[in-house]
Amino acid sequence: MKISRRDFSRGCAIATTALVVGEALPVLAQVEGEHIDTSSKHPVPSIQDTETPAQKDARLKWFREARFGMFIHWGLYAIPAGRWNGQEVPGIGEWIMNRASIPVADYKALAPKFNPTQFNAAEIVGLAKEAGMKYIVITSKHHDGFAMFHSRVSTYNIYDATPFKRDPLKELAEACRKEGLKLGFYYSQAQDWHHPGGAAARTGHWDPAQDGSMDDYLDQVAVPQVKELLSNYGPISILWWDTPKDMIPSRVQKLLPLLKLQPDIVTNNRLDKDKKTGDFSTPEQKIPATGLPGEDWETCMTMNTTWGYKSFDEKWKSTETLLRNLIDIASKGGNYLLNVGPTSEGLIPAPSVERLEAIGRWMKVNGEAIYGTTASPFKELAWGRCTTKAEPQGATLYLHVFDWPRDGHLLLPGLKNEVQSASLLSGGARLAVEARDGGIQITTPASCPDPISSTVVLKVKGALDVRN
Ligand code: H79
Repeated sequence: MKISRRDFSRGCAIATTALVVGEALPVLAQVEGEHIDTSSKHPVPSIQDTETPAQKDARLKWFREARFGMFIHWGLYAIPAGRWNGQEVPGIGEWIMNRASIPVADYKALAPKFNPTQFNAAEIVGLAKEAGMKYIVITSKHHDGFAMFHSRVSTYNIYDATPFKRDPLKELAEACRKEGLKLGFYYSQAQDWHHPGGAAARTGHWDPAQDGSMDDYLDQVAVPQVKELLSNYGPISILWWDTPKDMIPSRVQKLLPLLKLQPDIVTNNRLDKDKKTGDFSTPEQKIPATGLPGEDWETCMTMNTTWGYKSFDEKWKSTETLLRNLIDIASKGGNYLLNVGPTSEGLIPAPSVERLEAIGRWMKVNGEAIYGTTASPFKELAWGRCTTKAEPQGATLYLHVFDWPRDGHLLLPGLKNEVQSASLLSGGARLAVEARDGGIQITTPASCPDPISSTVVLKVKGALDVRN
């Protein structure tokens, strides 16, 4: 496989100063005496319970506007890359330890072989930025239990257990801060197939070395590691929990209060087994047909069929599919967290790089129609999708035309507003508009500006009035 080897300077990679938050957490004590909403849906007070709706809106503002982020699945599983003992192991790459029932000691033997010297945080952040992504979420510890940061809690981490001797999360935090991207950490809080007591979903433990008390594991590994992640890397924008197996309220209570270390943090709904905590829902590998009205949400998705790198997975989605997914998601009010799986050398596979660069070229022209937009007021549009922005005196509708009209007419069914103007986003050519068939008809030029999706900007007066 071809791998990207773009040349970036690697100067001053680890110049970051750690933001260290005091040792003792003022957690529950601090909450006592504060006003606590008794209608709280959470087992223990969290940021989400103690803030006003206006404060929540302010905290989520960037997330709602961002629309597009990069997921990075990177860990020891990049070394086997889908193969164990010469056999192709089915399923997602980061699950190989589970799927092949690899004993803890055998999997652990990967660590001394992990030396991803090609890893370049500036290059990865640069690629994400070029693609138009506004944030990055990286696996700080996946189900395999291996920490991709310099943890003082367990030596089973990339700094202490490998010849690499670097902390990629620190380097990413620095690069993100430089480029103005938000950084979030994925942390597998419940499943941990390495540390005794960690959960193993679906199969249960397959090696006696995994047996132990889940509460001890949470107290001795997950809680202190999350403290490290929220204390040592500067501002962290997202905590992305996963697979809350056996995460009953008493266990949620151990982790939820730690979020106070980062009062502005946004979290997903995968901390507790009932998905009662957190700010946003997480459709995985799918886009909800009509969005999730009334909720903040983010679809996470792979570019091929695996999260963690697999050398033989060539089932890449096309740039057209990926871009139309992003537009579809924006038209339903959600975010798109699109995954890359770096190799054991630390490089993002070339097919991913190519697609991200192509998406970036489209975003440079059309990004205005994605960032900071809200969902479509139309039930269905035969030719594509719509995103909107409310303006003081009216609204802007961005019409994302997947199928450019052959008859030169684009119909917006049921739109009752008075139209101010219609134009192509690329180049700005004005288009004629007339009321027709209970809606608005726009006259479009014969040539299609972009075969994947062309944007028509429609400005209307007053609050949006669509009857469909
Ligand atoms: O981190 C990625 C996945 O590893 C994680 N969530 C995303 C973001 C995830 N964990 N579990 N799942 C997703 C769903 C469960 C999938 C499974 Fe299977 C089906 C586990 C066992 C059967 C896939 C297929 C993995 C092994 C076989």
